[in-house]
Amino acid sequence: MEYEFLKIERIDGISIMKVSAPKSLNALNSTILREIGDFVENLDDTTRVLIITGDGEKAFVAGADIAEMANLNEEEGYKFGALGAKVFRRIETLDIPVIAAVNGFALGGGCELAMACDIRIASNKAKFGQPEVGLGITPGFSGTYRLAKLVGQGYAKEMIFTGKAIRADEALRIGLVNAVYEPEELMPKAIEMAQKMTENAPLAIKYAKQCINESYDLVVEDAMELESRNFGKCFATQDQKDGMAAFLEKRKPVFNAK
Ligand code: DAK
Repeated sequence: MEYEFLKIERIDGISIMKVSAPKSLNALNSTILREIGDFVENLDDTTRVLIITGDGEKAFVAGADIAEMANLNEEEGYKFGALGAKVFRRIETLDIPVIAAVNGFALGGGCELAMACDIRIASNKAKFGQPEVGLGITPGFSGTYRLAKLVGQGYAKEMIFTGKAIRADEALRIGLVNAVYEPEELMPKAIEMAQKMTENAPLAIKYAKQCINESYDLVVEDAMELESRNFGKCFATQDQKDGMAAFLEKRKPVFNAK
């Protein structure tokens, strides 16, 4: 499928998806949400890590498209929110790691898109915020859930109730991002991190991601059982056989399994 609002690049096993709507600072309209949904649903088997970023120097994604939302009624608002929530959940549950390289404004739906990714790194020009209450709405793409989960209820409530945008250094301090770089270093650092991940066993990463994602909502015994089951599943993979043989034989492993 040809995309109107996405630019896709490939570097070995890494796919880079750039949201590109320069007239609205990459704000998410329903076409962009559908395009992202289509892209992540149809990722090819050779993609081992996905990097999501924004096109241009100013914005990652400046939110959901306010012009499109302005005249929605309750039913349409629900459908728009549900579409975004479904697409973001698909990103969160992909079998592969997803890194958000946040290059500028990540506001509203943009902050929520970054939070649906496994890891966020940012340029020192990035700004994060959930300004929705200033528009008379709540965060709608699962921001209330994921922000509180990532930074705790206190900071989440402060950001959502005040609507204020925070700078990258503050986002780093509260744990919303893992690292902050000069703008020109951001993509090389994202690719470097992705490359490091592609050197490891893909099924083991998939099972570990599933444990981390799901254990948050489980009681401790169930979380441990899930981890034990996934740990066990690794022993049915060729990657485990070669990973351990390679260590014993003092050579590099060859990981092929998906
Ligand atoms: N939507 C549409 N257009 C946007 C936009 C957005 N979110 N953000 C920026 N633009 C457009 C501007 O209108 C402007 O267009 P022109 O005037 O040139 O035609 C162009 O991008 C450049 O923006 P500015 O001229 O404003 O640029 P500045 O550098 O002065 O300011 C800014 C940059 C990012 C601080 C400012 O543009 C801004 O405050 N933008 C809005 C940020 C915002 O409020 N984002 C959150 C959107 S609300 C739900 C579903 C989803 C959501 C909620 C509920 N359900 C259905 C339950 C999610 C909501 C949101 O994300």
